[in-house]
Formats: sequence, C-alpha cells, structure tokens
Amino acid sequence: MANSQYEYVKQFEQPDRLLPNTWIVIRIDGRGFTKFASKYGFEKPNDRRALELMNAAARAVMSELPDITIAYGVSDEYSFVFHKSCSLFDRRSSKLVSTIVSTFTAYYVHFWPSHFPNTPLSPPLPSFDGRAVCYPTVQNLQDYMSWRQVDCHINNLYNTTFWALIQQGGMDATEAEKKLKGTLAADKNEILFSQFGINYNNEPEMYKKGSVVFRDYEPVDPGTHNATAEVDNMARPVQQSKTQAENDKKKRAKAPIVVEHISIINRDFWDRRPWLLSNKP
Ligand code: DGT
Ligand code: MG
Ligand code: MG
Ligand code: MG
Ligand code: MG
Repeated sequence: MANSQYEYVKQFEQPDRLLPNTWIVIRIDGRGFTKFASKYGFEKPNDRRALELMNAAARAVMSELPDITIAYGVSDEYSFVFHKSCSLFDRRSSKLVSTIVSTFTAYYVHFWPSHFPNTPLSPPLPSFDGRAVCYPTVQNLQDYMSWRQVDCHINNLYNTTFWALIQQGGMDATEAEKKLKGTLAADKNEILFSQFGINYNNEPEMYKKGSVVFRDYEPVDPGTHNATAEVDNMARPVQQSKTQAENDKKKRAKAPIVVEHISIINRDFWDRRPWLLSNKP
C-alpha cells in the first residue's frame, strides 16, 4: 500500500495477541436461541436435528482449521481448542474469534436444509457470538472441558425431568418448576423412574454427554519414532526430523474428524489419545 497522509490512522489499531504458550479456547454461542428454537419448533428439551446440525458445522470448522485440537458442543454452544503452540494468525484474538464465528455460522446455514428439509430459514437468520479464553495448564484446559460437560449433564437432567412433568405429567411450567425446586440429582432420577418409567441412564448419549469432536489420528508410535531417529541421527538428523514432521502433518490433515458422545471428565479419554495434548501437534 502506498504511503499517504492518512496512513497514521493505522496507529489506532490495538494489538490483541493472546498470551503465548497457553491453550486457546474459543466458545461460540447461538444468539437468542430460545426464540430461534421456538420459531423453528425445536423439540423439547433436545432436538436431534438441531444438535446434529451444530455437530456438522463444528466438523466443517475443524476441517478448515487444522490447528484446532478438539471441540466440545452442547445446546447452542461449541468450544474450540487450539493447541498451546498454535501460531495461527499470530494468535490475534479478534482474527481467531471472528474466523471461527463466521465459518461456523456459514456452515450452520449451509447445512440447515439437510437437517430441516421442510423448514426453510427466514430472517432473522441464526447468528453466533464468540470469545477467546487462554488456559495456562493442561489441568486448567481439562477442567474447562469438564465444566462444560458437567453443565450439559446438570441441565439435561433438569430439562428432561421438567419436560416429562409437563408433556407426560400434565403440569404447567410453574408447577413443574415448583416441583423441581431444591431437588438433587437422585430426586430427579427417582421422579423420572417412578412417575414416567424413564431410566435416565438409557437416555441418548448425545443428550447426556454432549458432543466431542476430534481427529482420530495416531502419530508415529513414540517407540519406533525414537529408534528410527537414533539410527538416522548420525547421517541426516535435520532431514529426518523434518520428514517425520511433514509426514505427521500429512497424516494429521488426512485423519478423519469424528464426533463422539463420551466422557471427557474421565482422565481415560485423554490418556487413550495422547496426541490431543502432546507437545508436538
Ligand atoms: P443468548 O445466548 O444470551 O443470546 O440467549 P439464548 O436464548 O441463546 O440462551 P442460551 O444460549 O443461554 O440458551 C440456549 C437456548 O437454546 C435455550 O433456551 C434452549 C435453546 N436450545 C438449544 N438447544 C435446543 C434444543 O435442542 N431444543 C430446544 N427446544 N431448545 C434448544
Ligand atoms: Mg449466552
Ligand atoms: Mg445462546
Ligand atoms: Mg447457550
Ligand atoms: Mg483481507
């Protein structure tokens, strides 16, 4: 761009680089989805079509942005995690957040007709807000993910019981709310079972656990990796590690992106998939 007398305005731009070496979580959330859900007749408390549409949009975002390690979705929200070593867009917050939000929204609208074939979208169209938060340790990141999944469980148990009282028990919203006031999880399980014959454990996993999206990818086995590196170190150490990194990158780019409805609170999830949090993404 040529210099001009106007160029000084550039100095007004504020830097917004996110703290280096921290896990970046970008959470997006549907704007006014209470109204949106009722406009399109989403089933209560869970609409499978709507949740699968969210998952399809999240998968598309992940395939466009290979820097995303894992994502977790529930209700009208999705959290996308960037590895702590990520340098995409120089870690500029507004650029990362706006890219995720607009890519997600575009795919949500794009995939709408395949999930709601009989209900065309009309204005006001769906939109999402977004924010970025940095977590300095793996423990903090795992606690963040656990927080969202616990929230999913608490809300789903409440909503499942609330709507059973209304849809099957004939209560109105005020009566159902009153009935549930001060109840613990065990009480809600008991109401569901004794009054409606519903065993909460048998409810769909997507409703109880939310959706976890990740690359089902296994880097070169560390054992083999090291052994090969040792032999090759003498001859051409730089090329070897470069090739391995390249191969890993290719493998990663090709890895299928899966959506599962499993516990991420349980350490086992992370232990079984060390590549998700490894130091060399
Ligand atoms: P916001 O985020 O401040 O703009 O406002 P809302 O209305 O989006 O509120 P939020 O995000 O706290 O809550 C999500 C709303 O979306 C909540 O009212 C329930 C609705 N929602 C999400 N998924 C479903 C679904 O599968 N079925 C139904 N019926 N509603 C859903
Ligand atoms: Mg909100
Ligand atoms: Mg919302
Ligand atoms: Mg929400
Ligand atoms: Mg541009």
